[in-house]
Amino acid sequence: MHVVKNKTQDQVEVAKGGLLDRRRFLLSGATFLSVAGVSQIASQSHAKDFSKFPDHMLTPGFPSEDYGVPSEYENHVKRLPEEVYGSAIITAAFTPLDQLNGIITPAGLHFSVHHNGIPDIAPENHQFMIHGLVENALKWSVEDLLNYPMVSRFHFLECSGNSAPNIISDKPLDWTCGHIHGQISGSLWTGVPLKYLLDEAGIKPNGEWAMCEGADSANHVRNIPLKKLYDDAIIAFYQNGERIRPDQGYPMRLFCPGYEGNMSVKWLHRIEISDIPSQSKDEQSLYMDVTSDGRIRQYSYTMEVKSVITKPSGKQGLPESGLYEISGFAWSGRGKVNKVEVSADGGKTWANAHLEGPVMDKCMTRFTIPWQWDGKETVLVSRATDEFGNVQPTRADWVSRFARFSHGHNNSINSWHISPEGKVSNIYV
Ligand SMILES: Nc1nc2c(c(=O)[nH]1)N[C@H]1C(S)=C(S)[C@@H](COP(=O)(O)O)O[C@H]1N2
Ligand SMILES: [Mo]
Repeated sequence: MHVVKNKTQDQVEVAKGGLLDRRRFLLSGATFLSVAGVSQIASQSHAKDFSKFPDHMLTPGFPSEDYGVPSEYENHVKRLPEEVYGSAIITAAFTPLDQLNGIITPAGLHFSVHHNGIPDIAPENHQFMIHGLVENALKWSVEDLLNYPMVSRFHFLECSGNSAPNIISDKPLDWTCGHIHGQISGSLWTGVPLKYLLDEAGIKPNGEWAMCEGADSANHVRNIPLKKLYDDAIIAFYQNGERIRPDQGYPMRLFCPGYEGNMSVKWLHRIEISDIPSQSKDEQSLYMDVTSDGRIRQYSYTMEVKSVITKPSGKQGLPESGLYEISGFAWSGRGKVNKVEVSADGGKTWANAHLEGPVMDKCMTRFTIPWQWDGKETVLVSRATDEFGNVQPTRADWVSRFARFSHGHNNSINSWHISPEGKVSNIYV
């Protein structure tokens, strides 16, 4: 493999530490190195003798399965067990972000949080009800609802506790990107806009809040302003084209774009309209943030602008100095990502990464930038800005705003340390 070890005239540095101008550079025909632990396939194909037909070209292959599964050679790509809370009650599985690419998460690798297990609900036994401050209390079967007009939208879903390890632990934990940040996933969600059903029930003039309840044994309840349900919330039935998985709320879930994951109530079966929010156990015990001046912040719904580099990232390795593509994704619960800056010198100098389109509202956006690593110790950092000018804060900034034990809504800047040996590990800058 031809390896560019020294900068050529096509490699125009756009920030210190070897960040390169992408457009000029892509014309130069240089070869990117692969991050170890990500691309085992590449090394195998180099060893192959192309003068002979391989066996799989000489005998017929297998027939298709009724429902396809990933290649057996990708068996190592799995959801990661929750390691943060150590609780038997709140169970979670994380998305292995560093093993994936693009902006869509396969359903089987979507992160999952369930406070008392995943219920087994046959659709014919499930009903959905809207009652309270309405003209007509209504009940629907799943089949009824499947016949309503639906919309499809690409959105991220992120748990408010995502990236909590980087707050809870004083010292950066040497974990993978998925273990630290894997409580976010992206899907195409398809379902019925809630406004159709709310209008059918007819909201009384003093109706302002919706108490949304799941049919699981956690009896998960969140209070959501009616305005959000009218704006862009849907009852999702499909995820990436197929019916949502039991983990994600089969047969139906609420989906509130851009809001903390817990508001997207899974196994949704009841909405009660009221004039004030009810103080449910979930509101009271879990979903409040404590600020550094000792005040309680309630109803902090929106997931703020954030980004993370997935390649290279924690526990991966750079086999030698040379050219790499840095890749990651950014998102904002307020709208679109406007800019992602990357630094290869620990945040001293920054360059704009390339945003891979389409850049969508409240959706993950992939970013990339070429990087010539000189083999010296350094720190890679990414910082996202959304369309409203909100910028990801530093960890120090973030920590100064919240009480020591408050760790929800961590959207602070993430960094990866590169050792001279090419080992990549989590670090705080
Ligand atoms: N009914 C119900 N809905 C729920 C939960 C739950 O335990 N029960 N967990 C919430 C939390 S905390 C999150 S982060 C999201 C996770 O959605 P996912 O499992 O589809 O990723 O679901 C939310 N909806
Ligand atoms: Mo969550």
